[in-house]
Amino acid sequence: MTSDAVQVGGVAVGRIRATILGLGGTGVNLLDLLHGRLPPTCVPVAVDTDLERLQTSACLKKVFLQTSLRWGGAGHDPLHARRAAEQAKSSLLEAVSGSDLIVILGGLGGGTASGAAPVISQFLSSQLSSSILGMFTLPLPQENPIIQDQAAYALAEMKPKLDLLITFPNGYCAPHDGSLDRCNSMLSESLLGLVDLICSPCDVNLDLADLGHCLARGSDGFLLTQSSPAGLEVAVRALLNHPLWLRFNQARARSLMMCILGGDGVTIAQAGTSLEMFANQLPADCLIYWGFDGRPDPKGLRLVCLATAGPANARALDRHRAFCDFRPLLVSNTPTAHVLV
Ligand SMILES: Nc1nc2c(ncn2[C@@H]2O[C@H](COP(=O)(O)OP(=O)(O)OP(=O)(O)O)[C@@H](O)[C@H]2O)c(=O)[nH]1
Ligand SMILES: [Mg+2]
Repeated sequence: MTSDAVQVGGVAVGRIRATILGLGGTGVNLLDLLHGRLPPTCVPVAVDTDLERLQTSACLKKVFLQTSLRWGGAGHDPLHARRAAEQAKSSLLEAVSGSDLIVILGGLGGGTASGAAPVISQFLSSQLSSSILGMFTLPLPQENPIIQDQAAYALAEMKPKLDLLITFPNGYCAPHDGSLDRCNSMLSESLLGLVDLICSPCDVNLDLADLGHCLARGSDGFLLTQSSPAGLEVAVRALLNHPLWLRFNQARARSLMMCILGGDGVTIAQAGTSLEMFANQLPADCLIYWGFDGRPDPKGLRLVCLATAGPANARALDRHRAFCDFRPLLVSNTPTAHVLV
């Protein structure tokens, strides 16, 4: 339990604490984009074999994965990063200490994230009961076959160790020009949306237990935050037509967490209609939780969508078995906090 926990009826409760471990070049780039924008309860930690990159990162917490190569780095070889991550286990454990939610973030295909992420997932999942999410970019199709193989190998190895594996193929994130800047801005906004959804209190709140129930239902994840100054309906349509949502296998969807943030002026009935547009695309037994915050927010209106697809994940299932047999959901235009009927 977290250090700012209070006793309620003899039970320690506290604010949710999250840690994001940003691995390798992609992970550290994304954390730097989020610099100064994360709530105090969410701690970014830069983790790299590349000492120069670590030194320039804005993150206050850093873990150096020291390889045996003369100038550091992993030289695109995951084996070097694996060994270095094995050596850094105690620093990594210390870095995530007290976290209820851990996100492991990176770009697969190179040496550092592809080698270190499987070791870190395995180690943390064996040591901790925290929810552990993996968020990884996949290489562009034009990158070489060795890079594709390294990414595929790391994915297969990690999947059973994580509560949810969310992949962002770089080619889908910026399908027209393949711009990594556009991918990174989409990814960092999505991650920020997830952190807001879990760590910040909303009018209709979603919490870690809701997340746990959702995670118990599926092992493949979808995450996207869509913002729109043009209003909720435009945001909903943009999300429903996003290449990542179209790629997500909706027929296999097992759970959906959706939250409207910064919904200043949005009525609860409008929120319900938006939810219904998603629910209509999902199987009847898909578990749906929704959240809503109607307070004005300088970040504007955002729609955060986290979905899982089957099969159920063994790790999350073990911890949330009681919640895996929810009855089908009925969505109405006047939703209540958890619209389970
Ligand atoms: N979205 C996104 N993808 C990136 C970025 N940089 C690299 N990539 C992709 O991620 C893969 C791995 O690159 P890096 O993250 O630099 O690799 P690394 O984990 O640091 O590994 P090494 O540098 O080889 O030790 C590349 O093949 C690209 O597909 C980035 O800033 N954003
Ligand atoms: Mg690197």
